Amino acid sequence: DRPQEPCFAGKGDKNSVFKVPNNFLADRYKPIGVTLANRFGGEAGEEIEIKNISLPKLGEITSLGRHENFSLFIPKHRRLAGKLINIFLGMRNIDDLLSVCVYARDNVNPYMFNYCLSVCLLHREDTRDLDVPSIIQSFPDKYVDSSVFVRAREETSIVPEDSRTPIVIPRDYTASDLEEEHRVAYFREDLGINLHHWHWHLVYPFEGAREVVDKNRRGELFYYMHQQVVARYNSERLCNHLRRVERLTNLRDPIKEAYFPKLDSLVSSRSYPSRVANQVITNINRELDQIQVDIDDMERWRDRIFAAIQQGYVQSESGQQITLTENEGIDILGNIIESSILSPNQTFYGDYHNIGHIMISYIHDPDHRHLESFGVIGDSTTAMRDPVFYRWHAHIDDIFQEFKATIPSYPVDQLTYQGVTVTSVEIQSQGSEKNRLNTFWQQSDLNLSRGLDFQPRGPVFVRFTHLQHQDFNYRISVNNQGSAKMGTCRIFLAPKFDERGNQFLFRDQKNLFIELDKFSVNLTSGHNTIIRSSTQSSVTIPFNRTFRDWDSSRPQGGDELAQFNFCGCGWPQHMLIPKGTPEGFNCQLFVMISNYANDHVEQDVSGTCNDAYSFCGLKDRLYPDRRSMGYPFDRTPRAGVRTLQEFLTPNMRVQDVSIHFSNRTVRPRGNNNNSNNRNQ
Ligand code: CUO
Repeated sequence: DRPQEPCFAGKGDKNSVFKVPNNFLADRYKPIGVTLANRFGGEAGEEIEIKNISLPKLGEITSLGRHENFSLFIPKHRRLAGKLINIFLGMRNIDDLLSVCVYARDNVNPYMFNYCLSVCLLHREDTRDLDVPSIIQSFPDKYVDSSVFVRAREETSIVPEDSRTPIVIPRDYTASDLEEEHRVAYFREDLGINLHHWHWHLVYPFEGAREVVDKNRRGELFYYMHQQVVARYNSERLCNHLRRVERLTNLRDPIKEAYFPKLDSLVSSRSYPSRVANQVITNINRELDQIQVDIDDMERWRDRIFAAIQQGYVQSESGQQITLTENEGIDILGNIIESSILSPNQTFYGDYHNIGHIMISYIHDPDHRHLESFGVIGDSTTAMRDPVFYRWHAHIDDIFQEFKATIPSYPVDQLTYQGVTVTSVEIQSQGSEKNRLNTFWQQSDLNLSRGLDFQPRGPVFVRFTHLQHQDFNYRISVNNQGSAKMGTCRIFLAPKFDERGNQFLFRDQKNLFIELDKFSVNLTSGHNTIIRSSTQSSVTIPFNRTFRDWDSSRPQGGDELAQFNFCGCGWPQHMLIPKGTPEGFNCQLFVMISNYANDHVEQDVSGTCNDAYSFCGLKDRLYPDRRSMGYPFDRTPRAGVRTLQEFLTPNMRVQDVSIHFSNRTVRPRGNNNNSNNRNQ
């Protein structure tokens, strides 16, 4: 019952079948090729002829079995993936690419195939108008509770299409409230958040052909996107009366957080391993994965990275000193710490963050004696479900903050915008008093039939519950004493009080500010009012893009689809705002208008998707903000600044707001409410 959707089939509703040359088939199927052709050909709505080309040698690529799990964090796996991507990218035209894909689909590990093909489609000029299916459509088993598939099988084999009911995934299924950490499971296990993370790593791979990896400021974006994830997680924790996440600084300490993912791989028919409380990391030596690494190695890499930060430069492979400058240093460090092939010295600084994922993910079977695969944190597709992910990334972020603490603070003149004063800021939620945000639960339906191989086919919907907020507007008043000019409006939000109920000091609060939006504004001389909708956020993408839910607005191809593919990257709109509390969670909304002349990047962005550029950049363009990512909160405060108020210059303003959570569940949108027969 492994996912069998042909790689280029449209929506799965045409029953497309490939006519495949017999020599393309895996050895197991070669003797029965004709029988198979007769069997599947009879059901075909459309037959696609596959050109018989001379096939490339897959060689080592097939050494990862078809029923094993695949992770980019495992060096061997990423090396194999790099080879397959290069084969795909090297095909001269679409027909040849299709042939080699069909061949590879039947011969290589399906997860690796899906990843490599997705990278290829994103990066080849001539595949810009092909639809990259969301991984949740191909491999729903990486996202939803395994019990769903048993129920789906029952539903599809017994119930006629028009009488099927959505399979409801309960909000709480991985743990009970006995486990404190479970209070934020709705965030960790959110499908949209995990899809964003998968997509981000798809757009910013850390290994492979240099032209694929070497994207503008990718090391800095690795730092910033993950910094924001940790900041967001901390806000959620405070909303749920949990303390901020504790950094995993010592790999030798027991990990107190347990996690039982309840995911089963449909490809390997194995469960993702669980971790009980207080397990301890040990040295890894797994022959199968060709990975042998000691905690000592990790500690040496870490110490060298800290030493480089303190001395202000890193050492390249050839022994040169590369200065970690105020602006570009963070990008170099990002590539070193992650690490990516852009690291100037992987031999010396190692592969710190990636191997951290690996060591934690093999905690239950470090030498493979139990023949177990990695836990969820071992794969970017599933990593964000695990509480320890945030502990690891809080530690990684701390290293970046250590660097930021070594560079000069922003002096006042790098923060002000001459003549521009923000005079008021307000949040408007319809039907609510001002400066109030409202959150609640929402149910949504998703058709997962594409990733299932049960007969007979037809839609299988799952109904899941996620956090949602009421759309709102920002209303910002700005006084411009000079002539008409442009500015960049930057909007952030942070909790106002710490775990003890004391107001945050700026030093701590600055790392908790989550970006909500960033956009350019035209200021006329005199008074200006800016109205901006929460749905326009530069951080998020709408629900149907997150899930590639084509039902409402399927892009038609060409440029529109190319953008759409890239734009699968983006924080899910439904998670823009932290959950809040029933009594109202106190936050501070920060708005700044910065000097456009110092922010703006001169480039043609026409036809470029810019939905979620804050976390994802722009496809094939420069990152569209010249400032350091996280500006103005990325550096330590200038001397004398203790509080947020003291940090402010006239072009900034802070407004107290509160987030009110209502424990009600809104039924799914669309026509799937009672009839359950949402057809294509
Ligand atoms: Cu995204 Cu550690 O980088 O998961």
